[in-house]
Amino acid sequence: MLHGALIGCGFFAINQLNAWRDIAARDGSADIVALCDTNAERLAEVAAAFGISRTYTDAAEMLERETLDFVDICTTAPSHRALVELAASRKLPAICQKPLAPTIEDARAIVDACDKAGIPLMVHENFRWQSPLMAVRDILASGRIGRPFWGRVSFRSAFDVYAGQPNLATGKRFIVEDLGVHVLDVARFLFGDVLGLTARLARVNPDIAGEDVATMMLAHENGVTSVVDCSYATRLEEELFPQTLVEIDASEGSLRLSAGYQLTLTSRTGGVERHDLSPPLLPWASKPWHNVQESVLLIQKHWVECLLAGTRPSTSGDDNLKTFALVNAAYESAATGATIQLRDV
Ligand code: NAD
Ligand code: 89V
Repeated sequence: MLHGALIGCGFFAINQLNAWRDIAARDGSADIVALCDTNAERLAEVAAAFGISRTYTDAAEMLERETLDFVDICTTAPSHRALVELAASRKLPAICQKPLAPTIEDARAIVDACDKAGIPLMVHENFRWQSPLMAVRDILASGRIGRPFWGRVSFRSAFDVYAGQPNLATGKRFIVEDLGVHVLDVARFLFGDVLGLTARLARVNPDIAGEDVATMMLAHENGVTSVVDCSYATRLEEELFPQTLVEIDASEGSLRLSAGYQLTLTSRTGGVERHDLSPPLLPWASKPWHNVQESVLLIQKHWVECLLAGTRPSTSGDDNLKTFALVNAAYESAATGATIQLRDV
């Protein structure tokens, strides 16, 4: 069994701890043996809820005292660099939550530190691990709808994310950095790397500091043009949070992943196939978060498999730098009105 420690016992860590407990119960391949949070009260509450007795308010002390196989960092972005560098200094493989860092310079420093230490780094970029989105990618890879030439990856909602994550209301950058990073990653996952990006951003909600609407157009290396759009200012008849919808037009047909995880495949000759891709509701999950919660379990299982096999995680640091570059490009494009050409990161 791999022994891990989790740093940052806040809002989202509960999902990660539930998924670790699930993995330990399913096959015993990994478990969390120690917890760290600078907030002693929160630390005690979460430790009691998960029955983890080894707790620390200082990450360096925890890494000094515990014998670990990996560390799972679930703090917010400003602390990621120092915490990953701490893990790297002890040659301890690390998972780090998205967004990897507040700036691309810090994100590169994180990836460099892990490369120099020779340790695996996985960014907890879980959206591409949602089972409906993996099914879409499998259909594309199978060639069933031919060669894609256009796509849309869309996340539009009026869900009150600020209630659970109040820090999201205060940053100068909001939706592209926090949510767009996931949706842009899904676009890369489906259509591959990007040559150029054009973006327009808006703030509709007057009570937050950053932008809550983003529309981005991506020119992919393989010739696909995609639109990636995100909004937390969109009131719909049916609230779809946190569903990501996908539209793909291709040479032999089209694909639509619509509300309620409903997939429609239409062939060039007009044949229509429908599939229900609803994700399972895991025992510890709750709607509407269950698709995200399933993806947390799947990405953590992937990490364990990679660590045991010595293989590179799908969302390695290097891979995630390419998604991070799209986030940066979106802000730059919106500020300048220009299309940003993506260079090597
Ligand atoms: P949060 O503020 O609720 O929790 C962060 C916790 O980290 C707090 O309890 C804080 O006391 C602790 N902390 C901060 N610095 C620390 C340090 N140096 N050492 C130890 N503990 C420290 O934040 P959150 O909403 O849980 O978000 C955490 C991360 O998860 C963010 O990067 C966020 O973007 C990400 N997130 C990801 C998803 C997803 O689907 N992948 C969803 C929600 C949040
Ligand atoms: O991923 C996140 O950080 C979350 C959510 C899934 C709600 O966008 O803010």
